[in-house]
Amino acid sequence: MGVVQLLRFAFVVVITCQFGAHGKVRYDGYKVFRITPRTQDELKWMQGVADRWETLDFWKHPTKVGRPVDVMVSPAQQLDFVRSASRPGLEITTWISNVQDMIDREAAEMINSKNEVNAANFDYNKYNTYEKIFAWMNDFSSSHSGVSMVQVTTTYEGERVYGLRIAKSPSATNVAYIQGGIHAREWVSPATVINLINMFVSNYGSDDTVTSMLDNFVWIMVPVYNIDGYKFSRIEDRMWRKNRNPNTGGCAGVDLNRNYDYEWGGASKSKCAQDYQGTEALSEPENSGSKAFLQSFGSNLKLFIDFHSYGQYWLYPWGYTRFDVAHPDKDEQNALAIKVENSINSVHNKNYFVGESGPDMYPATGGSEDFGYGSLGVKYSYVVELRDEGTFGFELPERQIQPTAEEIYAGMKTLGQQLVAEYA
Ligand code: 0X9
Ligand code: ZN
Repeated sequence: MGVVQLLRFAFVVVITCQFGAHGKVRYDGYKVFRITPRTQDELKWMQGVADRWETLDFWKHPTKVGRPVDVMVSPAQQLDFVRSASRPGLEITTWISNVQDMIDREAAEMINSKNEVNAANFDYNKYNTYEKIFAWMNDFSSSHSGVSMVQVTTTYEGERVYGLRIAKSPSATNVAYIQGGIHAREWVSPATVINLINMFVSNYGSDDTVTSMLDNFVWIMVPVYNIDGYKFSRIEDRMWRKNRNPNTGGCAGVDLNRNYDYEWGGASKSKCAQDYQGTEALSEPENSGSKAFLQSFGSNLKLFIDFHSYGQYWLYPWGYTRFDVAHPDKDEQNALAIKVENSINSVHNKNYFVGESGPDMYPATGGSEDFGYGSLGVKYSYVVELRDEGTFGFELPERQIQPTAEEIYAGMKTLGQQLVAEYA
């Protein structure tokens, strides 16, 4: 090894040790407050607070009476925040008293696994680095028949976004699309998609439902959609959400789940906001490229699912408005979501709230579920919030990856049965 290589090696070791899974950005003294509005008035009040404090990080926005609002507040902002959010009767509790402690605990608990990656020793119960996930995708596709890698789009920083394409039958023309990791810090989402891929492929031929799902549809499953953000959330900032567009003059990052082209334009115009919508619809390569890719399937595209965390929701359009705007497929979207939820619930007894994303959660323009339904014309278009309901939030322990995947796998089988019955 030459001197330059040696120095480079030493540098990499130092960087890896220093910043490893802990991140450079620190959250010492940051608190997450939990506020549960008990009346319509309190809910309106909290919505007003969220509108006024646009650049605060609401881990969970105000949705409905009785459902908690989680908001992370820096030490410098805490007094002001509590003062301006307070009103008689409203209870403000501290859920996380020091976010950095939680990050450190998570890093310490993360299971160490071997460096060499192939499908045989890949650890499905871990939050893996993107490099490991990529190596796994390569290996998994080359070691399973009918599985290949397909490029879906490109990221701002030039990474190719790949999905695994599972095509067991040459005659299948219908396509089912699933993506994870659009929001960087929601680590259980990529982990769930990876586990689903493995469960689908390894149960093909032995489980009748999975076999017919894979025989009748081409499945395209993208574990990490926002690669730049995911990497950044591992190395630099555990709480990163957006992509890594530097946004000339201001904070970095566009919220990819506000940048799709259906009813784009009502989310934040502030570059520092967590829901910054970008300069125009599809301004981000992640969004524009994946639209072109998905459009190429035309009416063969029959399913669009975007996995997030946390909160346990299974939601259908419309998401852009808080009003219940009629659309012809709502009853079917709702009926299928309820069946899916029953299957999820039967595995580990976890409830997922089923509803229409805008009215039942909160309005968000340029979101994925509206893109799937409104722009791509896919009837079964869902946005899903995985575990948990607010015990660990984004920092769901790795021991919960498997049960999450198991319940979602059961839900997906119910969904798959419907797809086969309706379209095959
Ligand atoms: O706000 C989002 O993008 C999603 N929640 S998250 O906490 N994972 O960021 C939810 C989007 C669902 N759609 C609407 N509420 N309209
Ligand atoms: Zn999300």
